[in-house]
Amino acid sequence: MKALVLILTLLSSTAFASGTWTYWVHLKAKDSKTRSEISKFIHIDQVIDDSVYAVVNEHDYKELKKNFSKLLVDHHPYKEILPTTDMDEFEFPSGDEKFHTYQEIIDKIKELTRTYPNLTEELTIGNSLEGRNLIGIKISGAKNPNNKFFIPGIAFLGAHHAREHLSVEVPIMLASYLLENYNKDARIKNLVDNREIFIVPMVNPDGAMYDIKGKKYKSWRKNRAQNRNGTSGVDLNRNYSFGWGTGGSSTSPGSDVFMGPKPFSEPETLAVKEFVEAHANIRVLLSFHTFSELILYPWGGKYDGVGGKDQQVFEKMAQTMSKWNRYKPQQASDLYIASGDTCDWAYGTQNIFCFTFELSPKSMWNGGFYPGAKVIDKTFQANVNPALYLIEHAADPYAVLNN
Ligand code: 0X9
Ligand code: ZN
Repeated sequence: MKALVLILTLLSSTAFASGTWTYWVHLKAKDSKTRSEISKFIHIDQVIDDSVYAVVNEHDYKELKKNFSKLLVDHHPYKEILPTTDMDEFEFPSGDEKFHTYQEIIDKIKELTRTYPNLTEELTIGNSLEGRNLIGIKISGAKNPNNKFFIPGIAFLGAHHAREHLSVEVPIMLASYLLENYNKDARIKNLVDNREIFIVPMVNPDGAMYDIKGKKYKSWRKNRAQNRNGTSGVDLNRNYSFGWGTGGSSTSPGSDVFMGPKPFSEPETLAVKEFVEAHANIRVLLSFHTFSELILYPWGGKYDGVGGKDQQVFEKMAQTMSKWNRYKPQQASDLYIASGDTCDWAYGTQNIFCFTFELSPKSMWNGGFYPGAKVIDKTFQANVNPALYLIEHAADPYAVLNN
């Protein structure tokens, strides 16, 4: 009888356990060269001294075991990702409802444009692969009827990566903050009146909504492209053209750092490219990501610095901003090489002073990609001054060298 129960239990559990697994891994990586070797296969979530840590999908776990078995210190199954159905809703898991869904971002942008018609414009920079509008908001009080004057522009982008939900909250809160304080704070009025501020809080809505579908987080990173071998997703932060495919990204579609079949193969990255190219006044760009509390600047795809005066500008800006948010300023490739990211493209082809912020938390032991709604306000507060500083210096980034 006992044996029968056991067999039935096993049968039913295998019948229902049809999910895929993520794995927690810890590898020894003594320097940035080793980290860059690893980053060709997996996304490194966190770097501490001579170790790297990540939660990886099954494909990347197999690659790690094949290629880096000697460096694997510890690894174990982490979480089963159960399939979702068409009936599942796009809602955050309970406790995290304060985070905005795609629909709530649309509602918020519409509310802001309705409340502040003279200072705002709703933007649609393109469509995602699943057909969602890539929406944003332009904030400007500049009176420029004949387009006679060049108004300095700045762009804030969120959620290239699906699971980095906090990277949506900071830019959407920034939009509200600028508008709510326009008539209360002379500095903000002055900035808004003399800049064009473009905010696109959710560059990857398909991925972000897939990540919460059925009210269950899935540690999803990429967009939702259907790849030729049946896997899903391209890493949007490996899909930009500058230095595309030259390190720290994978040609394997199942990898979390899949670069895509060609540069700008994805409608989401193409939309950012076309939008930025169409707005030649954009001098500064900030792409929000999570996590680790870092301020990163180019190059990300090679170890060389950008050199010259621009190098000094990047360093000065990053150091100044780090005094407010206490994030660590560093060149992106110091972390690990990753080619095809937003900032290498923005700086390398458009001369835009582009930063990647890795927002809170600092480590995976404080929640990693899922730190909970309690961090939203603090993270925004920590980044208000850096954001205002960038808006201010979008007029002339080189001016930071004068003081
Ligand atoms: O790997 C990325 O795309 C970014 N980190 S994240 O954890 N948000 O995925 C960092 C990109 C910065 N570029 C380089 N490290 N080269
Ligand atoms: Zn990211």
